[in-house]
Amino acid sequence: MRECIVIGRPNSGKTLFTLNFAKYLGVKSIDMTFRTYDGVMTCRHLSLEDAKRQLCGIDLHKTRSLQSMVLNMPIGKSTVNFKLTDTCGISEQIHADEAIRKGMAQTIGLLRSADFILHLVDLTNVKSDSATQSNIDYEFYHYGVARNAYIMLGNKVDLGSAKDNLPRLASAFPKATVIPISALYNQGFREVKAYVARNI
Ligand SMILES: Nc1nc2c(ncn2[C@@H]2O[C@H](COP(=O)(O)OP(=O)(O)OP(=O)(O)O)[C@@H](O)[C@H]2O)c(=O)[nH]1
Ligand SMILES: [Mg+2]
Repeated sequence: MRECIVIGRPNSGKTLFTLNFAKYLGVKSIDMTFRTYDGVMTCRHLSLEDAKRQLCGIDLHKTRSLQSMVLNMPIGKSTVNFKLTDTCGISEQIHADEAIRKGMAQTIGLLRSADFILHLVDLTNVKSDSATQSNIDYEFYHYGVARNAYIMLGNKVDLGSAKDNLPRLASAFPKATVIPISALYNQGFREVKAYVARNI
């Protein structure tokens, strides 16, 4: 089964996107598989509302391990199953918490084997050094473009300051396909779905 991975900085909206995109594809409740760095797997069945309440949040590094769902995508006359995996956010600093460092390493490990990469960027937080090599978003971009199975999602477009940052994002990452989305309000999901369908 092909796997799509959702990556980005902490708090960029990865978990909310994953859950609302699953809902957009017709999921009524969530069967989530959690995979920790040391190989422990657990499964939980959650309503979408409970999943959002428990798994999303404003605190940095709410997600600390891989969280996967198997979803269906109608393609032509058939339906294709694929795995959508939310990850521990990555930042430039070496984090003081060992669990978070291991979570980040787990994200990077999966990145190499994932079939399609969805890179979320918080549009309210586009920095002037976005295109420099010291920026983790640049690292993701560079890797993703080289893999040729990658899109960048400019998230939180519903927020005031976000729209003004879209041109900045597109010019900082000129080789990326950038789709403005709102993980909160499902904006841009039709386009994301089309890209996912082409890559699973
Ligand atoms: N307004 C708005 N808020 C959003 C959007 N996407 C996410 N958020 C909010 O941003 C915060 C972080 O969202 P999460 O989905 O938990 O972010 P994450 O990238 O999974 O964060 P970590 O797990 O900590 O790495 C939450 O308070 C969300 O409600 C969006 O499109 N619009
Ligand atoms: Mg998260």
